[in-house]
Amino acid sequence: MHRLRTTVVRLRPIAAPQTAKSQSQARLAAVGGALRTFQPMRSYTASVSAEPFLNGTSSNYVEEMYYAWLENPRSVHKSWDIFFRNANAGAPPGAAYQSPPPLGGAALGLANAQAMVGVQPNVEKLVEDHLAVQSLVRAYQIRGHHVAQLDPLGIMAAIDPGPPPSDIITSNDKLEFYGLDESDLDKVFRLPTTTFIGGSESTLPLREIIQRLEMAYCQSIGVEFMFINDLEQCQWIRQKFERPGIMQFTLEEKRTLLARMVRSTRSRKGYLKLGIGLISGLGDIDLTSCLTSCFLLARFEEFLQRKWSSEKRFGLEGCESLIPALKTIIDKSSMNGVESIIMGMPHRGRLNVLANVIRKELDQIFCQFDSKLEAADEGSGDVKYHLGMWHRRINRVTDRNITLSLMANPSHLEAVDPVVQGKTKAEQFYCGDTEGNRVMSILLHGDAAFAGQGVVYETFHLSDLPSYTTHGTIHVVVNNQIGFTTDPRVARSSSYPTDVAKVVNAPIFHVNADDPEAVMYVCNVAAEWRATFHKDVVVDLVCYRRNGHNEMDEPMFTQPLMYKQIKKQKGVLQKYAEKLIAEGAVTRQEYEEEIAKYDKICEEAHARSKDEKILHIKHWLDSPWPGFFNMDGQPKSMTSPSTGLTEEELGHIGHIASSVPVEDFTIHGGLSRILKGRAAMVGQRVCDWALGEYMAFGSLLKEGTHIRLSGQDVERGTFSHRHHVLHDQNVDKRICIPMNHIAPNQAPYTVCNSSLSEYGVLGFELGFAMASPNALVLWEAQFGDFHNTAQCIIDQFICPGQAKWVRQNGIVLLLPHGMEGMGPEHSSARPERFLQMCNEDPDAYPKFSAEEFAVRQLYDCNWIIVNCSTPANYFHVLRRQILQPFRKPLIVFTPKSLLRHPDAKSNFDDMLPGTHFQRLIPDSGPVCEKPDGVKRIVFCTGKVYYELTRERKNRGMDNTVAIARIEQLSPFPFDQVKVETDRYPNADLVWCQEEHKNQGYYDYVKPRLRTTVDRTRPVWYDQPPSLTPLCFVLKVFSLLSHVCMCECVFMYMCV
Ligand SMILES: Cc1ncc(C[n+]2csc(CCOP(=O)(O)OP(=O)(O)O)c2C)c(N)n1
Repeated sequence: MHRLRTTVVRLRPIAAPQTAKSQSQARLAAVGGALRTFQPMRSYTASVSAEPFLNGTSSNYVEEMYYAWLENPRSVHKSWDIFFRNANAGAPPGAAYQSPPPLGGAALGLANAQAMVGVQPNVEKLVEDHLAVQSLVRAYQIRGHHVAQLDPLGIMAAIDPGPPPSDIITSNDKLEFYGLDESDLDKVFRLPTTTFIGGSESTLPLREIIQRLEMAYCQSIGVEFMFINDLEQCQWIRQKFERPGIMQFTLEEKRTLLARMVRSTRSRKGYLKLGIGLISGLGDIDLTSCLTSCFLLARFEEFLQRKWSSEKRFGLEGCESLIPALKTIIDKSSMNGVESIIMGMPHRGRLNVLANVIRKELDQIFCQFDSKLEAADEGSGDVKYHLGMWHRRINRVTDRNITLSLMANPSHLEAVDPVVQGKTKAEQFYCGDTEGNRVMSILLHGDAAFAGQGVVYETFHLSDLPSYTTHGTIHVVVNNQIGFTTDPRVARSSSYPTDVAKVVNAPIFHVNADDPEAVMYVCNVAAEWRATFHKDVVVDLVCYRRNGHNEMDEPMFTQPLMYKQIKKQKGVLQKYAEKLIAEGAVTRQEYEEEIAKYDKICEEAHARSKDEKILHIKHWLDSPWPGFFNMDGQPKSMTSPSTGLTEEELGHIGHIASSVPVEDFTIHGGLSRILKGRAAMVGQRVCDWALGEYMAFGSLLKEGTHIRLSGQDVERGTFSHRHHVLHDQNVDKRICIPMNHIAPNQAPYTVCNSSLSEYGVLGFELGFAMASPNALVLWEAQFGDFHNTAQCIIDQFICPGQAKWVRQNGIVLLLPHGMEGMGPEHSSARPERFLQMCNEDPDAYPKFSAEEFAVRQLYDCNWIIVNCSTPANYFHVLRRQILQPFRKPLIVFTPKSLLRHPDAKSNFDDMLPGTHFQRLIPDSGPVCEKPDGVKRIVFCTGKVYYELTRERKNRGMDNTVAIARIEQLSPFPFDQVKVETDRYPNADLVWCQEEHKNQGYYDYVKPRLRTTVDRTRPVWYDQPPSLTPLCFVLKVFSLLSHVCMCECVFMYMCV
C-alpha cells in the first residue's frame, strides 16, 4: 500500500517505444536519486546496485523476479533472464541489463536482445511498467470492494466508503493516476504472479486487465482479504475470484439446467433439483436449487403474511437469498465430509430457516401461531422465533446423512454465538473430530448486532485458541442496512458491519443479495475456505428489509427515502425468475405451476396444524440426550446414590495429586513443597479444598466422566491452590497434567486457561455442557464479582433455560466469594442476585415425602446454589452433579481464605462410601447435649461459620448458641432447617452473614426460615444496608465488620 501511494509511475507496455525514457529519468531525478543497494543480490559478482533502474521502489519487484528466476529461469521474462545471467557472470555496473525482446517472437527477441549488448536501454521504464501493472492489480485486490455493486437499493446506506478510491479505474480519466491515457488501453502487459486474471495467459492488453479486475472485484461481489497475513491463503482467494469465467454461464448451460429442472420438477418429489457439476463456470453450483430456494422462501413468507397478517414473524423479505445461501453452505460442507452442523441465528428469517433449511414440519411451525394451544410439557413456550430444533436427514445433493441443530436463543442478540461454538466444540470432542472435518458451526447475524455487540468480538477471539477452536465458523450476515430504526451511519464507526472479523484474519465476502448466483458462488467459496483452512469466514449478504423491523412496524417514520426506494424494488425471486424466463431457462408456466404447488403444500400443512391440540415444546429441543432419560423424557430414577469413595480410591487419587507422574520432569521448588504438603495430608487422611476438588474430579474421571474446567487462570488457580498443570522448569512448554494419570481407562480431563472474557467463555462452556449429560463442565470466574460481565448468559440461558426451552444443563459455576479486604470488586459474587432468580416459593413448605424431599426439590428447581464450608461437602456436591439422574446448573460460591484455613479441612471419613452431600450441617458440639438450654440458633453459610465458632468460644457461649450451616441455599433445605428449629425449641433465630442486609442471603433466607417455623418465631438480623461491599475494602474495615457482625449475633445473649 505504501509503495502504491508513493510510487508515481507510468504504466507502459513491455514493448513500448523508447519515448518515455526522458520522462522516466526526470522522475527518477525527482525522487531524489533514492537508490538503494539491492540486498537480495549481494551474492552477485557484479555490483548491481549500480544498475540505474534499481531505485527504492523497484527493488521489491526485482527481488521477486530474482527469486522466481533462481527457482526457474524460464519463469521470468527473457530480459530478466539475461539480466540475471549477465549479473551473475560479473557484468560491469550498468551493463548487466539488455533491452527486452519484442512480444510474440521469443526466439528472435532473445537473439535481438543478446545482440544489443552495450546499448543503454530504457530500463527504468520497463520496471516501472511492471510495477504499475502490479500496483493496479493490487489496488483492485485491496480496494475493489469499495466500488463493487453491493447494494440492491443502490443507496449504499450500509457501506460508507466515501469517494471511490483514487487508484481504482472507475472511468478513463482515472487512468491518469497511473500516468496512462486511453491510447494505452490496447497495449499488452505482462501480469504479475500475484494475479490469476490471465487464466492461462501471462500477458493481456491493459483494457482487458482492467475489465477482468472489474469483473473479479467490482460486480456483485466485494472481497476483503488482503489484510490476511498468509500468502497461500491470499493466493487461494485470488484464484477463486479472479479466474476468468468463474461467474459466467452460457445460455446452453442454463438450457441444460432448465431441461433437468423441468424433469425433476415433474418427478415424484416435486423438487427442482439438478445434479452437481453441471455448470462449468460455477463448478458445482446447482442453479435451479437456487431458484427453488428463493421460491420456497418467498412463498413461505407470503403464506405466513396471508394467514397471520397481524403477527410478528420477522420475515426475511429483502434477503430471500439467505435460504439458498445456507443450503449451499450445507450442501458443500456435506460434500466435504461434514455430518453435523450447529447453527445460531437471530429473529430475522428464523421461521423460514426452520421450514426450508432445517425442514421442520410446516404444520408444527404453523401451530405455533395458534395462541390457544396449550403446552404439553413444562416449557413456558418461548416465542416461536426463539425455539431451537434438531433434525437428522439425508442431504439431497450429497445423499449423505446430515444433522442440523438450530440453537434456541433469547432475544439478546448475538448471545447465542459462544453457546453455538461451545456445543460445536463438544460435538467435535466427543466424536474425536480433532480437525473439525465432521462437525461445524454456522452463525447468522444482523448487521447492527454484528457490529455493536461485544460478544461477537469475544467469540471471534476464541476461534483460534487450542481448547476453544471449532476449526472455522461460517458467519452469514443479513446486512439489511438498518437496525430497527437506526441507520448504520449512527450505529457503527467501521465502514462495514463485518470489520470485527478482521481481528482473526477471516476473509469477508460482501455480496449483493439480489444476485442469487453471486450469493451461491461466495457461499461455495466460503464452505471450501473453511474445509481447506479451518478458519472463520464471513459472508455479508447486502440486502434490504422489505417491511419495518417487524411486520407491524412503520419504517417510513424514520427511513422515508430508503423505504420509497424499497417500495419500488422488485423482489429477488421475481427478478431472478424474469431473468431465467428471458434467457429461456424456465418458462412462465413452469414458474407459476411451482407457485401453485408450493401454496398447496402450505395450505395442506395449515389444515393439518389445526388438528393439533397440544403444543409440544419438547419437539423443539436443540440438544437431545439419547439414552439419558426414559422414553417419556423423565429421569430413569429419582434417587441420589452415595457420592462417597473407598479409602483406597481416596488414597490413590491423593497420591496422584501430590506427585509428578512422569519421568525427568522438574517442577518449581515452591510447588514441590505444596505437593509434599498434600502428601502429608493424605497420610493423615485429611483434605483441604484443593485436594477435595482433586478427589471429586479424579474419581469422576476414573468412572468415565469427562471433565472440562475452563476460565481465566484456572490451570494454576487464581489463588495458587490448584496446580492442575505442572510446568517443567527446564523445558519450554513442557507440561504435565497429573489428573490425566489417574487410571488407564479414565475419561480425559480438559483444564484450560481461557481468554480474558466472561460473556464469551461462559457462553461457550454452557454450549459445551449442552452437548452431553455425561460431562462435568465447570467455569470458574477469576473472582465471583466478574461474573456480571456474563450476566446475559446467566440471566437468559442458565437460569431460565429449562423453563423456556425444556433443556436441562449441568454446568457448574465456581464463583470465589467473600469479604476479605480485597476491595469492592474482589469481594462479592452477588449471591443475592442468584438467589433472587430461584423459582422456589419462599412462603410454601414443599409437600414431598421425607425420603424424596431432597431429590424432588432438586428436580423441580431451576438451579442449585451452594456455599460449602468444608472440602468434603464441595467434593460431594461436585460428584452429586453427575451422579444425580437429571441435570441442573450448579452455582458454587467458593472460598478464598478457606483454601488455606487450618480448620477448613475434612477427614477422609466424611468422604467414604455412604456419605453424601450435606445440605445443612447441624451443630455437633456441646449444644447437642442440652438442646433445651440453647438460647439462640445462628444460621449461616460459608466461611463466616469459622469466625462465629471462634467468637462463640471466646465468649464462652458454646452451650447456649447453636450454629447451623446452610450449605445448599437453593433449593432451601426446609426439612433440615425444621429439624434444627425443632431441636432447639427455646432458641431465637438469627441469620448471620458478613454481607450487608440488602446483599448476601438475608432476603432469601428470612421468608424461608419463617415459613419453616410457621411464622411462630421472628428472624433477627442487624447489619445496615449498603450500596457496595465497600465497607470491606480494607482489612481494618473487614476486622471492624467482623466485630460488628459478631456483636449483632451475640449481643442479645448478653442481656
Ligand atoms: C442485546 C440486544 N439489544 C437490543 C435488542 C433490541 N433489538 C431487537 S432487534 C434490534 C435491531 C437489530 O438490528 P440488526 O442486527 O441489523 O438485525 P435486523 O433486525 O435488522 O435483522 C434491536 C436493537 C436486542 N434484541 N438485543
